[in-house]
Amino acid sequence: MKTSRDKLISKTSDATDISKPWDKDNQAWWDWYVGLADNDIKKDPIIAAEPLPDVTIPGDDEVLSELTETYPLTNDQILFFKKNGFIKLKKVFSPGVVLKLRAELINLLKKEFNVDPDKEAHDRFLSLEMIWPKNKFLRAYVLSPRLGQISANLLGVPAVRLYHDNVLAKQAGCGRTPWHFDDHHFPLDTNDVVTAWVPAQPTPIEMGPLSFAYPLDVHKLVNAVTFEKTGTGYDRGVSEVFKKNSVTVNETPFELGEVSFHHNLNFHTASRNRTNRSRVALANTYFRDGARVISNPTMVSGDWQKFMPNVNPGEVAASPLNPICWPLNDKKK
Ligand SMILES: O=C(O)CCC(=O)C(=O)O
Repeated sequence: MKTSRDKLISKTSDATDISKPWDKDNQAWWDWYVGLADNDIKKDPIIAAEPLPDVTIPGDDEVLSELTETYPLTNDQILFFKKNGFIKLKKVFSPGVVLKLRAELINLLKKEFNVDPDKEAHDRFLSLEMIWPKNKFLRAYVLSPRLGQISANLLGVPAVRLYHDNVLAKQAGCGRTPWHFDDHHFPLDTNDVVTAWVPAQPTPIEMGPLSFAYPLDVHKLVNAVTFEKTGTGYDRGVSEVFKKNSVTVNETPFELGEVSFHHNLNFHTASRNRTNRSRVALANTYFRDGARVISNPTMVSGDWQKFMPNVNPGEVAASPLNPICWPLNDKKK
């Protein structure tokens, strides 16, 4: 139910006017965005996460070779993705390759935010973007031919480019990620856009794994829910419509090495992290080669110019920061 305050807000044009570009930094964008989630007032207690598995951490060459190998998909998997707008694939990476990534992501987060995301809980959703241009190790994961190939095959397109990388840490106690689809965020003129969400630890339900509403076209049910840039009305509105229509949601744990891929029209959310470990993930977005920037990006597109420098609205999105990730022989373009 909308409160009278929300009703008042949604009537004012400023609360729903998202036409202005985002004028703060990426972290400020995430702080704002998770603030739009409708969280229970009563919070379950924080529980201790299982210790991270004790696995051998591979050397850099081994990591590189794994990131380069292809991951053949079955027709059924491609059809599942087309119908439902998401798929979760097990064993995309080996446990050691994921835990090596986690250690690097934690170091990066520590440097940037001056907190150990696993030790000091600040209930925050931390984010770092565009790390790959300045970090050789992360670049291998972000431009990974394996992730590029899976993305291109799921979309059914010959070639994909990188939109951006996104290091995400949902700290202990941090609340829900609001319901959304990414079409809101990516100012691209194509729907051939997919995000590979690589959780960097086993992610049980209590940690708030990324969860997907399906089939893909459930987004049409919520077309009429107006996005509000303050308050939790949009998130609540989407939840209510989904419940009323008995929309199915896949909220299942991720085992180590499992990766999800979601289409930009797939509605997704994530529950509160009620463990004492940060839920760290690397989310890379890839899009069909040849796509253009839409003519009017909005504030929900966040820092998009940082991801495609010197590309203007209407132009082909192919800056040096949008390299081809698949196929391999086009990677130098
Ligand atoms: O990690 C999350 O909770 C949200 C991530 C997300 O929405 C995305 O990567 O598209």
